[in-house]
Formats: sequence, structure tokens, C-alpha cells
Amino acid sequence: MKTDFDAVVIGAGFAGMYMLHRLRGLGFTARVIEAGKGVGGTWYWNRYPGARCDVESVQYSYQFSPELEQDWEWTERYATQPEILKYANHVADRFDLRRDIQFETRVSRATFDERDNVWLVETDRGERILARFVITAMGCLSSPNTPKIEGLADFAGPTWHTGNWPHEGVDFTGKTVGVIGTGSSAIQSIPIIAQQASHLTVFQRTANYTIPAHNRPLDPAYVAEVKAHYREMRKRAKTLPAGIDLRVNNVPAIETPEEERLRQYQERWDYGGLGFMASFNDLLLNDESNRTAADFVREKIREIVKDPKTAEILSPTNIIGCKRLCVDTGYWATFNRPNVTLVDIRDEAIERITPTGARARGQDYTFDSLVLATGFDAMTGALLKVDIRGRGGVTLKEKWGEGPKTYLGLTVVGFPNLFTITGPGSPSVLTNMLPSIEQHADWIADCLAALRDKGVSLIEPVEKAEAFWAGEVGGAANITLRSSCSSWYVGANIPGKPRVFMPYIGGLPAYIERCEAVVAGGYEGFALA
Ligand code: N01
Repeated sequence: MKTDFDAVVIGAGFAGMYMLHRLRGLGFTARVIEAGKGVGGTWYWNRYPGARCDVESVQYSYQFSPELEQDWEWTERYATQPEILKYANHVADRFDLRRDIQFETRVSRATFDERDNVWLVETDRGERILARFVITAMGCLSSPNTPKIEGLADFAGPTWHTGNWPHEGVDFTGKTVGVIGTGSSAIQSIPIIAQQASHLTVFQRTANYTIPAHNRPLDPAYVAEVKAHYREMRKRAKTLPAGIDLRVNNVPAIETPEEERLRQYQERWDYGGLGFMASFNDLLLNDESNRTAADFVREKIREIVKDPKTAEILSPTNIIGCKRLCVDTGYWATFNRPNVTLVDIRDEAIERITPTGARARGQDYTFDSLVLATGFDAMTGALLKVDIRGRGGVTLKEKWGEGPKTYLGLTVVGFPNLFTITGPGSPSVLTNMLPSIEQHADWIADCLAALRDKGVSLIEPVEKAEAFWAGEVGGAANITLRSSCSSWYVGANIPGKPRVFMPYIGGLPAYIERCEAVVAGGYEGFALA
């Protein structure tokens, strides 16, 4: 049957953009459908004050084009959201991507037609597009979570979600502001909002760990050095579980004398960033080891935060690195400011939002602007917002009723010719997203080319393979302490969401090896027709 395109790609963030580039390079026709007015995905929507990536800029970048790597200049150790968005736009221009991207359009439904083996993709503009393949590139953290707090709609002032920030920006000068949440987005924005606002009230449900960024402008000599050795750096990164080239101290904390342990933590605290968790190799495997790292950070909080009661409330009690570790600039010290109030809502949820603020712990807090830094319906949220229907009219929502199941995080039984870039069951959010995206897009592109060469029109994983992968994902999760807390990794932030550790935590090298073995085995685990 004649289709409009070989593939429809949903989303024009880094995943959709690179997918389009690869498909075009292989001579496939593709249409990318994007809800925003521009490219950039997460960096298009998350424009809150202080937004930046906490993977270092020289690593949080595409590696498919050596020319792009050499030409682009990152200016800071951790790139700001505007700089990353500029980069995304540069890539779109450089590779002439926009002509195949349809902006300001949402895919509302995608239905697999079993008779003709095609996908019918419908949009909120009323279009009906036929394609052989559907490739989702919607991001893992792109469906903002607005909690159901009583009275939220009655708040008299403006309410913003960090994940859907106004493009013209928000000036908090002279405003009184309430922030709900203390995850990465809050930890980045709170220091800046506190500097602008006349008063800031922070509502904290779970105290979080954060490590100083020690962000700085990049030294041209360092950049030249990176550029001269980009290939080696990328190669090293691929050998490490998170796909980030950082120094791993491959010894257990538990077997290290206390003095040396503290020296190691201090060195990494001074260096800054996510590498703190690579101080030892057992921090996410052994409770006791983990406690040594957590104690170190709690001690830092006590040193920085002057009021002991506030320091105590800010001190996390859970496993460090269980929820996503944060990276900050001046977060703890912000709570020494006289214009900042911390409200501990761990044991008592906010009673209600009132027209002039919030009522919590029997007290009224007033503010004229409200910031919801309340995160996302992670990994499955964006996928399930689209009405995706596979064989027999079964929806993806029905299929994933008890939690997502995929083969390699890339494909789903009952949904032939559907690929999910960085889908649940992939390492994605536990890794540097850019190389993970490229690995997925490359795998999909190569797969489509192989199918074409073989004259195969249909690919679908078999039950056994999907069950095997679910076992691998669950098995890997059970070994680590990361599955032990109420994080978005397990869907705990969304009431009613099945509690399943969604990403694959076995590490990028093991994952890549598996993906390559599947191909070498003639697409082992898939039925080809
Ligand atoms: O969201 P979060 P985020 N009442 O889910 C609280 C990536 N990211 O946008 O922990 C009160 O982490 C919630 O409390 P609790 C990164 O992967 C990266 O900050 O559920 N509070 C929590 O404190 C990150 O992990 C970067 O108890 C409520 C907060 O809101 C992910 O995105 C920057 C509540 C949500 O924290 C998500 O980060 C930013 C309620 N009803 C984000 N509901 C960088 O690269 C939720 N909360 C730097």
C-alpha cells in the first residue's frame, strides 16, 4: 500500500532531529511532528531561571558529525538552557532539518492497520498520515506533572510549571513567590528566584542531595584539548555505565579507611558535579557505603546552612543517588537569606492553595506568584498521552496497565513497526542522553535499512524476548539501591502509576552489547515478515 512517508517521527528534540538526519541519509522519507514552535524538545520547554544541563557541555553534545563537534564552541562547563537551545537550532539549520518538521502540531492518535501493515497517524490539526513506521522521540521527561492540590485553580496570581515556562521569561523582582518541589528544576531555579524576589517560600516534601556545580567559563586551552581528542573521550565514555567520561574510583567505600574516604569525597565535592557518585564503586550497592557519602553531604549542609533547624529539614534521610542527584550553584546557602522561608511538608501535605498563597501545617503562607517545580510523568507519560493502538485495537495504555514492557526499550509486542527512542527499559535517563539517543537512532536507522535490504516489511518483538528483557530490567534494578526510594524512576511521583523501575540500570556498555548481539543474531527476538 502507498504511504505518505516511510516514517513519522514524533518530537523534534535531540532524538527526533538526529533520527530525521539518519533516515534522510538512508533515502527514507520522513515527517517529524512537533508540538512546539521550534526544535529542542526539553530545552525548548524548560526555560525556568537557572536551567542548565548538569552533564558537562563538551559531553552533552552530538558526536555523529566531527565537523559539528569542531565548529561548535561551548562557553561554560555546564551549558545554559539558552545555549543548548541555540545549539539545537544550529544543528537544525546546519543539516537543513526544518523542511521535514511540522511544528505546532500534536499527534493525537496512531493506529496500526493490520490489513495493510501501515500506521495511520492523526494530528490535532485533523491530518491523517499513512506511514510504514512510527518512531517516538518524545523525551523521557516531557509530560509535566501538575499535582492535584486543592484550591490550585483558585490561586489569584500567576502559576508556572518549570517544565512549561513562558518563553518571554518571568521577572520576579519585588514579587513574593512560592515554589513547590525540591528536585533538580527547583534546586537550579530557587537560588535565582531568591535573588530577585522580595520573599520566597519553598515547600519541601522530600529533602534532596545536591553537589556544587563549580560552573565556570571554559578555558580555550581546555576546549582545544577536548577537540583534539574528542574520539578518545567519546570512546572512554561508552565504556562507563552512564556514558559520561568521568573519573571512576573503582574501589569499594566499605573497604576504604575513613580518612581516605573523606579525602575522596572532599576532592570530588571541590571538583563538583555528578562524578561525586563515582567516588567509590559500591555507593549504590551497599547501604553502609552509601551512608558514608550521605553523611559527608549532610555534614556540608550543616556547615553551610546557619540555622541548625533549617539545616536539619534540608538534610535528606534517604539513599544518596537513589533519586536523581542534583547539581547546584548556591542552593544550600540560599536558605541563609533573610527573604527565604523553608516549609517542611514531609509529614503533612499542603492543605490547600488559597487565592493568596498556601495553607500548610495549620499556617497560611502568602505569595503572589506560584512556581510548580513538581516534575514529570516520566518515561511513559508522553507516550501514553498519544492514543497509540496496535494489533487488535489494543492501546499502549492497556498493554502497559501494570507497567511498561518493551524489548530493549525500543519496541513493543503487539505494536509492529513502532520504535520508541529512549523508551522505558532503555538506559536513557540513567545516562548521558545525547549518546544514548544517538545509539538508539542509529540502531533504528540500521534496522530499517536492513529490513529494506531483506525485503521485509514488518518487525515486531516476540513475547519471549519482551519477557526476557523485562526480566533483565527488573533483575538489574533489584541489585541496586536506586529502586528502593519513591522516585520518578519507579513512577512514585504520580498517584496511581504502577510502581515499576522503568529504566534499564545495567549500564550503557552492557546495553549496547545486547543491542549489537540482537542485530548480529539476525534481529534475534523479533519476528520479521
Ligand atoms: O522534578 P522532580 P524536576 N506536593 O520529580 C515535589 C531532569 N532534570 O523537574 O520528591 C509537594 O525531580 C517532589 O517531591 P517528592 C532530572 O533527571 C535535569 O526537578 O516526590 N511536592 C520533588 O521535590 C530530574 O531528576 C536537569 O517528595 C511535590 C519535586 O516536586 C528530572 O528532570 C534539570 C508534589 C519534583 O522533582 C525531574 O526534575 C532539571 C506535591 N503534590 C531536571 N508533587 C539538569 O540536567 C511533586 N512534588 C540539570
